[in-house]
Amino acid sequence: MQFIKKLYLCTLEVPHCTMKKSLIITTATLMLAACTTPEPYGPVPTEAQLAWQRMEINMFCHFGPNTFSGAEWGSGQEAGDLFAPTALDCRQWVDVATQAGMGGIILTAKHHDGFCLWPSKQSSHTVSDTLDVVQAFVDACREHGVKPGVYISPWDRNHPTYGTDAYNDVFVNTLKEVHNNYGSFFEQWFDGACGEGPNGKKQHYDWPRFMQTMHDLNPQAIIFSDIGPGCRWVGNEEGHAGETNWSTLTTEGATPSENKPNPSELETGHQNGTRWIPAEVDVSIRPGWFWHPDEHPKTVEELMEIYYSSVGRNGLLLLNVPPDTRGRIPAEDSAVLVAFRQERDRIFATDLAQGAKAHAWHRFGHSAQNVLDTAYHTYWAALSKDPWISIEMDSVTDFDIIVIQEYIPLGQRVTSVQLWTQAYDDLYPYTNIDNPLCTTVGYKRIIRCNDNPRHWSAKKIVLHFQGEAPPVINRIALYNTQAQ
Ligand code: FUL
Repeated sequence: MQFIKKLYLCTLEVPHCTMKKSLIITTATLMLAACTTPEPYGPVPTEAQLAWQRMEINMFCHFGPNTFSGAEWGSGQEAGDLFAPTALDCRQWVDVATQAGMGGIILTAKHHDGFCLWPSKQSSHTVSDTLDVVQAFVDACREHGVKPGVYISPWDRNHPTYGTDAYNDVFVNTLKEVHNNYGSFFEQWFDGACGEGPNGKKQHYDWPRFMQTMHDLNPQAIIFSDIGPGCRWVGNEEGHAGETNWSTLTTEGATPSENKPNPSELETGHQNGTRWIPAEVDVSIRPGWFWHPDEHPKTVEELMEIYYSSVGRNGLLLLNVPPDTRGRIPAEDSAVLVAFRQERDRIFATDLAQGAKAHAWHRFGHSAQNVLDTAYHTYWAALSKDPWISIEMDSVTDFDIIVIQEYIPLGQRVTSVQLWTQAYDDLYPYTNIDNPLCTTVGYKRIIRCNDNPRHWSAKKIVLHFQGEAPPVINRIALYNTQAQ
């Protein structure tokens, strides 16, 4: 702005130069048009949703009577003293989560069997006053700066009122009890499962009331359900979001139990959806959600695949790590989690685009070079819906991963990305690579090379974006998984 003003004033001082003057005025007008911060496009995340998405990986802990019975869905008829951890240690869960790079843990405070891991006044099927697991869990989390979250299943196979209107009151009181008595939770998980079968009890959940209660209790909490509103189920329990994954979803007329989008829609979200409801990818490190003695955790390679298809496809990964009958995370699970963290740290240690030069047409103040810095709130704001950006390294560089991040506080815009590479210098032609590289980008897209050999080699790359609105990109980074 200062520059335009100076230019303009200086021209005015030149007599008989009206041509030049009007040219400068036109240029200044054009530049002013490009000067503004881009308008948000479509729905955008709340601050809490943005903070949640930036957590990237959280831990899920399924723990309860099933840990002891071997069931996945308890009947609700289990004896209360079945749940008897021999060496409960929630600090150890927090320690494992921290070492694995997870900033939040969600505990199944009540699963479908209805057993409450706190001494609830709303049920007789609970832990004793002396074994308040929820209290031990929140204390351990808060001592170590990890955010606690809570899963409270609406489906309850134990409660005598289940299947009647009175249960909705019980459930609302249960929410109030947990959220009033145990401090603030970053996420409330509403499970969508209800396996009563055709002749089973039918509960008409009062979802508007449950949601309103949560909003009143803790407006900052991210509310998970099949359809949000804070974040949505990703439509599968295998650990992947759709190749195309919009953080927007249209949910008018739907509830978490009725008229909801089908699982394949939840995998991809809705392009032009009316609400910001990003995907949470919940998957277990073991075959079951609960600990069973004859099951074992996934390998680091399997967890990396899950990481690429969840966090790398604009999702948040909620990885379930179930404590055993001692109430501790088994050593084999913690070992693989630490190795998973180390592998991510190794691969993403050196961004090969650091020190490169980025060029593109951009809005004033939001230049292409911003994609190379690590600050979250700086970005390249493109001028058109199908812009190009070039990134030129000092020398020919081998890489096999491209990470792209859209600046989602201004909405999700990108619909496709193509890659062109140029070897050596400008005398070499560009090669169009394996295109399109991806469709949606969103918060984070990790693109891996599928070519043979499995790496790209270039001094300069050009990414050609297409978007519903001019893309706003805050990060582009290049990595080489084979680097030592
Ligand atoms: C499902 C439940 O039925 C499973 O037991 C588990 O809690 C999983 C996370 O969600 O809907």
